[in-house]
Amino acid sequence: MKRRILLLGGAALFAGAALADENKPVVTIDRATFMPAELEVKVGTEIEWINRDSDEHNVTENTKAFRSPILDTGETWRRVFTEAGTVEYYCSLHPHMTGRIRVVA
Ligand SMILES: [Cu+2]
Repeated sequence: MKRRILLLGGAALFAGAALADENKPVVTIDRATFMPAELEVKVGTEIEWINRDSDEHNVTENTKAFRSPILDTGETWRRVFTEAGTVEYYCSLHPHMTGRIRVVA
């Protein structure tokens, strides 16, 4: 695992900004909804959440493996997904808000 992280780091150094841009999906939070609600990314991808709603929200993994701070309007939060698998999350302030990330090798 450690070796894979080192290799990814090296690739990022050589590829530069172009790779980072096309590999940076965004989940927008608006009207108490994560959009897109489901996203498929490759291992090592950084996802950004941005709160475009007038209410505060957060990003909480279903088993609380991670939780973002509370995001006020206009605030963002990012996380890199380093393991393949399906990640289910919700907003702990509004548990009906749910989303899913499918991380593929
Ligand atoms: Cu919320």
